[in-house]
Amino acid sequence: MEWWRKSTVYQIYPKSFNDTTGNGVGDLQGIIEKLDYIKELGIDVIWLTPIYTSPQQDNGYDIADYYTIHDEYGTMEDFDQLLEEAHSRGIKVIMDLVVNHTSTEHQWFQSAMQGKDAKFRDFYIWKEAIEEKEPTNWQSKFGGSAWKWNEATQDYYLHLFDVTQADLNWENETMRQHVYDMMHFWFEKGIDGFRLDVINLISKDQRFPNDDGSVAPGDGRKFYTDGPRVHEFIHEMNQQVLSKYDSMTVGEMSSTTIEDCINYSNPERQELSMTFNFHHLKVDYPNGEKWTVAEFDFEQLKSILSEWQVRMHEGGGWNALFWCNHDQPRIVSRYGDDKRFHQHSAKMLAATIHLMQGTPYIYQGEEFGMTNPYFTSIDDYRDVESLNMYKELLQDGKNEKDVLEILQHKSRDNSRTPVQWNDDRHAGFTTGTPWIHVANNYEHINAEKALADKDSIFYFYKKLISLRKEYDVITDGNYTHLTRNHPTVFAYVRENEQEKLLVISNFYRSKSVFTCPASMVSLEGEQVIRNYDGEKKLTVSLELEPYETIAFLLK
Ligand code: TEU
Repeated sequence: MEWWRKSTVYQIYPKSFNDTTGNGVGDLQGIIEKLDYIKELGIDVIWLTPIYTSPQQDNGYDIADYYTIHDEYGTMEDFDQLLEEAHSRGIKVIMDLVVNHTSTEHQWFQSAMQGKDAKFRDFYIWKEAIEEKEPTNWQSKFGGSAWKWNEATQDYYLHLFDVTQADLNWENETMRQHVYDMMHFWFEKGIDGFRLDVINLISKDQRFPNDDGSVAPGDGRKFYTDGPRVHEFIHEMNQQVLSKYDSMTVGEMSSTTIEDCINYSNPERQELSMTFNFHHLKVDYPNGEKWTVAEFDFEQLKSILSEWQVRMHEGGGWNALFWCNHDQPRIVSRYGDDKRFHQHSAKMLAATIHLMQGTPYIYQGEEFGMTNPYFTSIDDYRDVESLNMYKELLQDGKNEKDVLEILQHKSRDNSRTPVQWNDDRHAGFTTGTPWIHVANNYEHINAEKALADKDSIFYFYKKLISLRKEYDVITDGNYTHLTRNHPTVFAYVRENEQEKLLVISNFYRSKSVFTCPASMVSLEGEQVIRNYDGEKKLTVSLELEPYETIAFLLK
């Protein structure tokens, strides 16, 4: 079995992780300093979000040079040291590969924008105006048109994200070879794999049609999501690069389908190791609308997670399991209760996702229950998407108070505040002024406190990570959902030839009852993890405390 099927990955957003220079921005030496902490948690792999040279319009997802380290983060020597120190502790390192687009400051784009005969012109996607307007009505994911006029060439370039993130033209074979060469460069250094940013958006429908607005006005997604040649390109990347190394790869799949994710991750297809999808994180977007405050739809959450578990298993695909990343609000503030049941709900959410089939990802600070910061002023925000949306929502006629409340729940900056290491000034993140404010609760919620308390969220995650190593059923068992239509409880059972694992979680702050099938009760389960003190016996009518989670091994 490939090593990554039993691994747990820890995601590091370097900018907010740990600053050793006092400039208010995290750095590579800061990561090295915390490797023992990461090791203590039981982590097998770290994923670094982009650390390459970048103007930082989108915190590094706008790359200007794939071969150098962004100077605020350190040098290539620091990176080599990080790699060596991680490996010496048995921790693997994966990098972020952002090849749907580059920064407009990348030398390819700087050349391409000069004229129609420029050397790298065809590395990007250029289209003439139609009736003096944009070539299609597609919207950028960060707001506004996805096309930007370029004076020198008298045409438009495509940018699905910020205007400074120009989409690469994957139809161009030379461009693809440049990407593969760059991947070899990092593998030759010794990295262990890549997380591939929005990799299912690289193949655009070459007809470039207008969107009829059936999903949302000018949506455009159907013309570039899981596009016509995407599997061919990824297979080519696999054959030319990935298959040459003992690597793991995780593709970030935007608005994707289960069928596509099976194809991306089934080993027979020789594409990627596993996929992230986001459907379970859109159950608090009523009618697909992210920019509104809403309760999450519990029934939908259970059915989405369950369907992905069952069908990926049947189709031989592999899921990346996660609640949090640098684009998502903190899960304990979202599907949990970050005030009255902070510890219990954080642990409940952890167990629910970690005992599923797939490779779990923990986002920095999640392991001790970091929350959204609840910023009260637009001046506190840094994220390009949040700042654009603030303007758009005000233009749409919303009042400022409501818009700020929406950002408190939906902004990507909710997960980008500095890691709360201790109760010192700025939570021990920096001796200078942090690039974004620390959340106010750092005196109560911090890593040092968690490490000192054997009952903390940190040790609960540690236990989950070790259970995955101990019980094969977590890795290879099939999955059956047991609580369709239960208003408050999510329970499922995992099963292989030797063992069964029953996982039961109360997602609400009231007590609940789970009715257990008699056939399971008679197996006299052994409790393997619980987020309340004491041993519980499995009974037909199992009473659950607020946000209780409990798992039983049945023989
Ligand atoms: O994100 C892709 C993506 O589509 C989102 O998760 C996005 O942040 C969300 O739709 C906005 O509402 C990836 C990176 O994770 C993100 O940080 C980058 O900004 C984006 O790609 C562009 O590289």
